[in-house]
Amino acid sequence: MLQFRNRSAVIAVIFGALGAVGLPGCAADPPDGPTIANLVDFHIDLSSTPVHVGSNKFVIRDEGGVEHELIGFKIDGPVADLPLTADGNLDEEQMTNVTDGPNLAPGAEDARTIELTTAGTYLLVCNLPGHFKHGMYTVVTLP
Ligand SMILES: [Cu+2]
Repeated sequence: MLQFRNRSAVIAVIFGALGAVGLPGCAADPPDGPTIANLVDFHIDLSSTPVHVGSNKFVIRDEGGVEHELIGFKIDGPVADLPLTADGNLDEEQMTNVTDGPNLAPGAEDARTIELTTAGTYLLVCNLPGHFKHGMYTVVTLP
């Protein structure tokens, strides 16, 4: 999972740097293409389309062999400190949800817009029983 977090951080840094130099009419505009979120057993791969503050189009695909979901939360600390249920799943009732959607069967797809209204750290996760424990999440930090 470190690999994905690092990639997200690199994307955030690059996007932040582009914004800082102020490329005219380019970096300030949100990308048109959707972010592709591939759900596999048991991790989440995001395409290189930068996730940004504002409206983010997502296409979510279950590329795994079992049912998955993609939900998101704004988080304020390390993943290791997130509240858990007795079964070791995320305790969603104690968290700030930013997106929810259907459970997807293998091969199924969902498209939705995810509003990320502020800078900060977001957790995109599959919280079907046991999947978070297996590492099925990714962290995106927006400058
Ligand atoms: Cu899952």
